[in-house]
Amino acid sequence: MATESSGSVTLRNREIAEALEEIGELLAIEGENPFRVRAYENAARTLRALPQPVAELVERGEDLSRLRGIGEALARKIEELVRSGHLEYLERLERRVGVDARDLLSIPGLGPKRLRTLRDLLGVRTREDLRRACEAGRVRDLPGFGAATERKLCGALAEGLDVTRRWPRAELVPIARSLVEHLSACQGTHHVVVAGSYRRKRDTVGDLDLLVTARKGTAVTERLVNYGEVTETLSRGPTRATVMLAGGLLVDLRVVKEASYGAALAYFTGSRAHQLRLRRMAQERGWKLNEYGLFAGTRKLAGASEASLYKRFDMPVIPPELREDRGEIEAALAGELPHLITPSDLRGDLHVHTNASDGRESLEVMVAAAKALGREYVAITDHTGGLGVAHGLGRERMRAHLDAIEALDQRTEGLRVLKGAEVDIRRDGTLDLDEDLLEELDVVLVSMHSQLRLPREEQTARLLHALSHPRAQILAHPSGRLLGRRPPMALDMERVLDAAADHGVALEINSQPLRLDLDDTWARAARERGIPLVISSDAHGTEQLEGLTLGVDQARRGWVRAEDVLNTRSCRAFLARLR
Ligand code: DGT
Ligand code: CA
Ligand code: CA
Ligand code: ZN
Repeated sequence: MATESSGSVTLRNREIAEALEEIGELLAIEGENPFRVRAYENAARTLRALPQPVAELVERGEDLSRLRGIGEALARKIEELVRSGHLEYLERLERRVGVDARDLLSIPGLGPKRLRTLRDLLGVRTREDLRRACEAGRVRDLPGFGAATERKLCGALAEGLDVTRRWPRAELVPIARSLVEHLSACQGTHHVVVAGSYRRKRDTVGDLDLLVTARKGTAVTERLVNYGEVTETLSRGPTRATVMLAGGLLVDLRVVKEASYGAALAYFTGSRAHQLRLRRMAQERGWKLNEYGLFAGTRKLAGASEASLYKRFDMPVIPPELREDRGEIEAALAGELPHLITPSDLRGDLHVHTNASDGRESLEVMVAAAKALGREYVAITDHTGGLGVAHGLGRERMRAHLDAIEALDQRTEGLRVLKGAEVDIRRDGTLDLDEDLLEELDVVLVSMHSQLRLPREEQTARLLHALSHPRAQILAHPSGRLLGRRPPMALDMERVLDAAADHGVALEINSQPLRLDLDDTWARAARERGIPLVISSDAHGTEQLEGLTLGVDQARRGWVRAEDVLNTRSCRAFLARLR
């Protein structure tokens, strides 16, 4: 049975494997004998697949050179790494080769040989050097490159802003579903679920953690390895496997027996911090909690279901979205877990674009689609004139657009169509729409789309000025972040919340997969201060109208209840509550 420490030390195996892989990469850049390079790769693979911490073997004085692919010299290096955390040889090699190999070689289209050419002929040592060389057009003429390669590298560099790769969760939903389907078709499986941060609905996910219950694991791990998208099998044993999919996503699989399902689900859902708290509570009672169950000595107290587990601690099942050790355990013990909002609580959508600005569909089509989804009201909120890129509406076109919205509302049964606009906040904090039009709107969103890199003081002042306008009702996508592409604006969020509270401005949780803005922690801060929230789709096409569920996921992570969100109310009650 796995003990508590084995999990954390497995990481050490991975770290050591990474060091060995780096040696292999550096040697390859130096044009070393491919067999020497391969030896490091093989040793790294052995370590990644090792079921027990290599540190333990070293501690017990075992001979590492008995492991597959590890010779005398390599065994010595691993021991050095385990004991000191450093490897003199690697550090010397890094200095000699002088390029950021781990990072650069992660760029698609760049191998050791090309990297050596780039270094020797253009002095490229970092990702930034490479970007500059590509942009200056100096890469295409190098031997073994060419214009197409240069273009490809340029593209890869533009996408790769997020170096420590995390994936927007929404992008993984189809892959996760397909994997679950693939494994469910394997004979003898019962539960097939995605656990980890994916189940906790985090906005970004580091890897996918699959949990399967089955009598025998080997057929399941075999089936995963044979999944069409797998490019590499990093480790594989009778009850676990780790594979890499095309594109670089890692998938961890664990297979357990049905009787351990609840305990394993809780364990692999995490978060680590939440699980640690539960394990400590178990210890205080003289019990032991691991992925197989909750035990008093050898007697099993719980483990088949999450409910049985939490019940033993006198708690209801804590929703996965809350399992971050941010007070959820105390709340559960006190019987004060929030009753979280669900998608069906939402009655209106307050942020929708049409092809009058940068949406893809006509006003009529968007409204019909919203109605088909059962919305009771929808605010049409196209961009205002200053926003050239988004084809924003100047005064005359806005006038005509509002008339068209009103006319459509008259014609439409069973759905209120509200006159809205997404009013751009100018550089000086003023609103990009004439006062008379602002007066006429049912719903005024304000938001920032340009000059997102102003210094914190200036940016905050700009936003506060906008919120002080009496017609500013809802602040849309408050931080301006785009996951993996653009960091949040530098803003004093505490002061932004103060202003929203003072003026009665509602804050939006935007459901676009890369926005999810407010994020979970700010949504919670806003909710705790009684600031009204709205959850909106920001749809630019009909299919995005359903995206509200992503905003709801984020809201749930922020402890948000239905009563905290204005668009859970009837249209009339919503309008009455708006500033
Ligand atoms: P991620 O993948 O970075 O978005 O975050 P998680 O939470 O999915 O983390 P991950 O994939 O490393 O592990 C999934 C869950 O499995 C984690 O939430 C708790 C559990 N787990 C994994 N490794 C360990 C470990 O070494 N110790 C403990 N206590 N739990 C672990
Ligand atoms: Ca994970
Ligand atoms: Ca994982
Ligand atoms: Zn918008």
